[in-house]
Amino acid sequence: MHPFSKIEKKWSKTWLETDIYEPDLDKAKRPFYNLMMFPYPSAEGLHIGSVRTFSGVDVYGRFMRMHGYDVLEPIGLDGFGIHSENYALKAGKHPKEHAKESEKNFYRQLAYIGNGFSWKEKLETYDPNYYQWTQWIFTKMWENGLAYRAKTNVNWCPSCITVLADEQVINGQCERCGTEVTKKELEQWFFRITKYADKLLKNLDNLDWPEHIKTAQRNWIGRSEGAELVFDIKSSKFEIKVFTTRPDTIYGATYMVLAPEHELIQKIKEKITNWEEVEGYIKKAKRKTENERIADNKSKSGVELRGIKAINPATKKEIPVWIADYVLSSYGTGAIMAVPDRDQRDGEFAKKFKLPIVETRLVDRDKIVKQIGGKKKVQYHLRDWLISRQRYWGPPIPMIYCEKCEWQSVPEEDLPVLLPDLKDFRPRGTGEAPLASSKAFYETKCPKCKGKARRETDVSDTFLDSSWYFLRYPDVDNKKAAFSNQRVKKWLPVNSYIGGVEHAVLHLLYARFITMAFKDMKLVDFEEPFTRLRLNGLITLKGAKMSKSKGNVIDPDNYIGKFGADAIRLYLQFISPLYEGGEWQDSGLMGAVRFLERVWKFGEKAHRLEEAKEVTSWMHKSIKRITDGMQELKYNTAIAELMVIMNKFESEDTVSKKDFETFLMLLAPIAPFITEELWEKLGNEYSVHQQSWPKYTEQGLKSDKVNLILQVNGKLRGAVTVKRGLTQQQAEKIALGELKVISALSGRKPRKTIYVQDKIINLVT
Ligand code: ANZ
Ligand code: ZN
Repeated sequence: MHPFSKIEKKWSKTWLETDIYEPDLDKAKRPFYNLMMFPYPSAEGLHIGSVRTFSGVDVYGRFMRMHGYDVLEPIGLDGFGIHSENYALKAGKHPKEHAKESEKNFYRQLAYIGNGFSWKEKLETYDPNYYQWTQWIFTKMWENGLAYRAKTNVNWCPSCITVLADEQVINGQCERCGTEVTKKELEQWFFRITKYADKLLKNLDNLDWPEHIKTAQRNWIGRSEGAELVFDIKSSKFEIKVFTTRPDTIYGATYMVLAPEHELIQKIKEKITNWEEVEGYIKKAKRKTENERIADNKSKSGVELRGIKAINPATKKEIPVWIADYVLSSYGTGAIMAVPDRDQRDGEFAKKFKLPIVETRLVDRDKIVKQIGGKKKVQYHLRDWLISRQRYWGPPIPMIYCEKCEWQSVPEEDLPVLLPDLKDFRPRGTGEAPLASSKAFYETKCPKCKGKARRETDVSDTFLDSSWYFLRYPDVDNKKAAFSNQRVKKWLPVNSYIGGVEHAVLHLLYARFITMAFKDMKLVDFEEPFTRLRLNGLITLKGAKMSKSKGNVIDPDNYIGKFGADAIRLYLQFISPLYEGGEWQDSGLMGAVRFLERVWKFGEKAHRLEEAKEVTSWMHKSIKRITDGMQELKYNTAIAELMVIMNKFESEDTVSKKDFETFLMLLAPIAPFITEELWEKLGNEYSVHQQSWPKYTEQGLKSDKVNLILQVNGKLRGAVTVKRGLTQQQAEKIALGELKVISALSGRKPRKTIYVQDKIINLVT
């Protein structure tokens, strides 16, 4: 095998020393921000799937660099948050200690996969230099009315012992640990993402993103056009507001339903004659997990509020009021008018509880809304982002509570609010965060009146850390601001963003929201952070997603040590286009290894290469295929074409030096080490990665050579490569000079020639 480990060491060092992957952050002429989604380090180290994504992103970066772009390809770690803390808990380590170890290991692994990282811009979310600004962002959100506190029924993960945002509950389960999520009534911090619902939705149309990710975001935001209607409660000052998308069905509204948590229930308690039954139902509903609710919704449960009647504003009829948990407290007004004749859920409920069903006379939507004093309303399913966590490993929320002045944000000059080293960092399960046990931490002074005050002891959600990191990368050393205007103007929005589908409505929605909020605060001058997004596919082993617990993982350390980074890179990209997945096969890797060995052997014979000025004409087609493949992230087709070129080289007696150099340049993004070494061996100037990408010409694509088939009396006697467009006479002359034809004729003279230009010549005797 070629001495890959020596070569890797040599070039890794040289690349670092010569800064070839460090763009001039202030003066770059053609900035290109090439970003992969923020990785979080796990105790298990780098996953082979991540190696594929990272090196796949890097291939693109190198390709763009060779197109004359100043490529910024930063790397860092998203190591704050529940995820890392859970790892630490499992390993029985302090998160800080765990972070230190995994950071070291992660960077060590990332350094050997051959990526052209801009290492000088690296950052970690748990670094106070970074989270100082995460906290600063919180204070900006507060100052701009985008952060608030509210007591609601929130998602609670009994295993992580913390609240979760809606986006972090996937099919009723905790996004982090898979435990079934329950509800808990708590006062929490929220970010007003709903203020941007419309913009988050509209902007999607103009983004170069995969269509299914846009659809996922559209569905999550869930825009509904309808109306808010008011139903009076008979002989009381109270009323019930409902949100409906079908005001035209109001004549069929024969009863109403409130969510069990609806605040009105407590207010009209005195009028309810079956209070015990009602209270029992509410208690039960509150304890249910999301999934239990979904399951129960099929069978339907509910209780009537006896003693209460509402009045349908259109029919003026008295109708019963129920509570049932198929109505959600967090959507619309938390109450509905039920139209059992038109709405399926209402219909099932009415049948079960023998509620009246009437045939519905439809009326004009707009007119009826006006007539009964309602108003048009647009409703979104998107809810505000629950940002506080009752955990330890995160940025303390930079807020202070004073009895007199109420909530105050920590002044900028007092940031960061350092996360203290707590010995007992374990989640409490009481609704209070671990920091609440540290008097030294929470006792403080009010920034306004200087009186005694208490710090917030919750930390912020990990997704806040990762919602702005791309703004910090071009300016990691900035001590005065989160980022400077000038750097952001130069590098953002991100030109190419590649990452996993699991972030469809999490990170990608939060990052868009934060960017929009910044735009309104005049901190940036664009609304969308990622103009071009592509997703990476998933690599499986024996048909299954790799995971350590299942024991089906490919350990990059092991493989790279044995076969070299180039071979792993080449193989991983050969499996399928980057945006598709595929199955890891050792035999496939061996194919990649063999290919690189051939390249190496061929390069060693470089002294036999023939000097030439131009690239041989047949290569133009190959250059085009490889260029197109690279552009579309179909590196597999580019590699296939590189193999075709290699076959051709090996079958020729002489190969021009120019052609082989071109080949090396085309292979360089995928196999950066071996190409750099061979490039040097050929006597070329450092570095192959700073060369201009080979060009093809339209002329070159129309190859001027064709394969002419030779026949004598209709029998195949060989083929020759000839210039395109020969006349019959020219072709005859060439054919008659070919040995195989001469011997087939054995002295006879052709009587007739059948000639199809550029294809076939048949000499008939
Ligand atoms: C009467 C009606 C008649 C409705 C009909 C639908 C069909 P989307 O499209 O998701 O916005 N609804 C309103 N708030 C609700 C809540 N908190 N929990 C459960 N259901 C709720 O759905 C809007 C419709 O869902 C509303 O329109 C309401 O039922 C119901 F033929 O009102 B409709
Ligand atoms: Zn005060």
